Amino acid sequence: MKTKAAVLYGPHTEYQVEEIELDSPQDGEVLVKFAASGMCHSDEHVVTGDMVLDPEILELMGWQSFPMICGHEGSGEVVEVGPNVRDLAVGDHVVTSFIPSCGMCPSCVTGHSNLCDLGANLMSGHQFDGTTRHHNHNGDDLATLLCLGTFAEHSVMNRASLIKIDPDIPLDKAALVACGVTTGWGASVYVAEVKAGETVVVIGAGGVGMNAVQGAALAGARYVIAVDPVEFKREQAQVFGATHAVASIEEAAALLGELTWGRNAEKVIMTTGIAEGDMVAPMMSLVAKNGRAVVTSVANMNATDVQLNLFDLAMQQKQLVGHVYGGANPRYDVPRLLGLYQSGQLKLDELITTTYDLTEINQGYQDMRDGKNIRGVIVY
Ligand code: CXF
Ligand code: ZN
Repeated sequence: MKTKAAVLYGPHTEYQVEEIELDSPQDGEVLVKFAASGMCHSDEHVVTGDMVLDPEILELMGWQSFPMICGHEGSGEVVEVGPNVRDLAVGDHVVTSFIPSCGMCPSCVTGHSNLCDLGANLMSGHQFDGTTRHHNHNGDDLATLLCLGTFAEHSVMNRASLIKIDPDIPLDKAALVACGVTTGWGASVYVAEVKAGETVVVIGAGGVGMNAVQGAALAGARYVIAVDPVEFKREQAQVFGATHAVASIEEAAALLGELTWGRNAEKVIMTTGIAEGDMVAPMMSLVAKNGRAVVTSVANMNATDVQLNLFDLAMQQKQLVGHVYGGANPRYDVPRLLGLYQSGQLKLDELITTTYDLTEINQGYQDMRDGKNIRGVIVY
């Protein structure tokens, strides 16, 4: 079939919105008609080249980065199922899971399906059988980011990358739970393990950070301090439960001195658009004795330098932990978070700053770079 997609032909280029050819779903695969796709900052890491594999590795593995259809925060409706898909049917409402889950590997069976072994395939840009279903007008194969490709009206992906949801939930809101909401909320609730009465600092109040703020507030934190240089984001953070919002880590340090009598924050969560090694020492300086710092942001894949005072880390018994997908089990947590939305305890509507048509995708990402959006969403 023919469909429309935003194709990225290389890093540091604009998306080209064009008609593509999409093959039928094969064994274990599903054809989805997308209703919406969030514009997450992680897609931008492909554009900047921060999340692109080295060409030598790509060649060695027989993988492909470009041309690529990005997008990993999608929601939609099942249009066709391939052979051996028995638990999804035409008409089901689904959201994408940017890490598939097989349900059988050691990670899945121990309750860490965000670390499923199928993740090993994700940078291939291909279906799990090593081939592609997407092709451009020249007949070239198109890779899909994280084996999803939600910046398209339709896509084919493995059943393991889809989560069935309640059809009553508006699909534009549901899309956000595919990545940003689950990642941010899980960063607070599962990874930081925020407890009632704690002080939490969230560095970076974008589409992920805002959900770390609402997760911390829902978990009962006494103070939730959002840090962001953009005034609009600081204002919005208070809508999601921040008790304070400041423009810099220095201001957060001064505020913590007053609020906690110098004890600092039990939990500090980094949710900036990109993680850089020189942010770690300032982040750790906000952490209380026996406290925990959580790295949520995605860094350049090849960056290895970090500044960290190891004496302070050990002597003040601080923890520095990373995670992916909020440490959540997407197949369990996505419906759970949507349930919290239905009962009015989780804000999703307020996360969407602007909606775009697929043809406006480049404008949408420019708005993100300009700090105008908490989340921009493509509505198909
Ligand atoms: C990212 C994690 C790295 C791969 C892309 C998705 N998480 C959230 O955007
Ligand atoms: Zn994302």
